Amino acid sequence: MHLSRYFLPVLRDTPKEAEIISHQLMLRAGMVRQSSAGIYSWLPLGLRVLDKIANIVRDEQNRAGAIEVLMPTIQSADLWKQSGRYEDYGKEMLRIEDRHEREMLYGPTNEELITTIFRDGVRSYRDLPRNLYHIQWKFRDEIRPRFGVMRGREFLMKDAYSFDLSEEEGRRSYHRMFASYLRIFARMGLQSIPMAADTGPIGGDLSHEFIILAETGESQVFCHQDLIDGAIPPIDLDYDGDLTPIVDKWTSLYAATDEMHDAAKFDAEVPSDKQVSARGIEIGHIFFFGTKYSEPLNCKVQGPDGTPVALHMGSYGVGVSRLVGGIIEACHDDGGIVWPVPVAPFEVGLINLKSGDAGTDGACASLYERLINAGIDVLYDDTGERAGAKFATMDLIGLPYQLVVGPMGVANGMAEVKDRKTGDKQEVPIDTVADTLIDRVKSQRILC
Ligand code: 5CA
Repeated sequence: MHLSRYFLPVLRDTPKEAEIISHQLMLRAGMVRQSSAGIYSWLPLGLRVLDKIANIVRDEQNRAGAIEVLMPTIQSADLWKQSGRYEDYGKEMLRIEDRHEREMLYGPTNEELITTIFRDGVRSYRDLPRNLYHIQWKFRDEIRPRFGVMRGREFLMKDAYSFDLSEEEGRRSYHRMFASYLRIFARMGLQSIPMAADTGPIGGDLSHEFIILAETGESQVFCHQDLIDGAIPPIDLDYDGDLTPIVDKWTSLYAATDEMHDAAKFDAEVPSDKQVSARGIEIGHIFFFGTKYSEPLNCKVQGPDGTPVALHMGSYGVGVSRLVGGIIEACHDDGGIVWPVPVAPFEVGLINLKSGDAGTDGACASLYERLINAGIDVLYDDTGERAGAKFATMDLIGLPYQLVVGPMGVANGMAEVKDRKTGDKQEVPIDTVADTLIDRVKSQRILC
């Protein structure tokens, strides 16, 4: 992409309405614009990150055996009346009436709808287990939308739903998602910690929130220090195998959110030099609630002995749009955002120090071609801005590598590569710099 043809409305000053760094940087880097309280438009740069995050979630959910579907944002109120949640959800639910005076709602989550879809599509226990997910916009009329996309009213969520014949098999499905979540977040460069959590309006008695530690997090959390660098399941994890050892290892050490915290237990189980009490951001939340929805919505299959069995279900959410803010909270410095390669909107920022100079333009054009042809995402700053402004914009938008080309370098056959994270600058021959960058970027696309 040539910057001269792109839409990147960066702001030099920090907008006053933004309280936390990720919100400030998302506005300054031209990633989002607020359209009304807690509702955002995603501009080109922000959308690229959102899509990359969604694709990592998709890739890892597919790997764990889940199957993608797409349900609508607008749902009928009738289903929610059957499950009993229409009243329970209260003012957080956006209720709509259509022209026939039918009660509709903008879905805050999809347990009811998926349960009826599954019920109507499956007859026998032989069709189990199954896990269906979608990545779709949700609406919750939060009393206090804040921190930009972190607590929005409209937000993008991945929600998966598992269906099993027995509680024991249902727990196996829960374990698959538990392991998959560790990989999803690690692939974005985040160290998440699963913590025992309250189930709120979703229900059930088994639940973990996946938390990343950050000063600006909304939750107070408590955990054992050793969880901060716990082992991530490998890419070739066998999701059909017994995943209990992975889950047991992660859950054997104390980790709880505020609502589930037991101070006496924390003190008894965790040595004082290993006690972590910090703020955290909830980037995912998984639930196992057995037959809470399958009973009232009559989601049953014929069991092996011919009698109908209500299915055991779990639901598994990832805050896809929240993650954009969460990753920035974890990955930034004074100059701006520092994207990990797998979620970077572009992987390389090519800076032409003297647009209009035939030699520099030619060198940049051929480097751009080679990188693009190798499948690298490149943003090429071919504008007439001065060098200082170009560097500041590239630092702000946080592309992992900057490739700087100027007339002097071209004359000497050299270009400069800057690593955004470390700040290291390296002179590399123009002839080999594309290959060097291709190798570096590709080696970091999958971090675990
Ligand atoms: N049905 C279940 C799981 S599929 C569910 O809705 N779970 S949830 O309420 O915990 O939401 C799942 C994830 O969505 C959360 O972990 C969080 O990362 C994200 N999320 C929830 N509310 C918001 C919000 N207001 N703004 C941005 N992200 C949110």
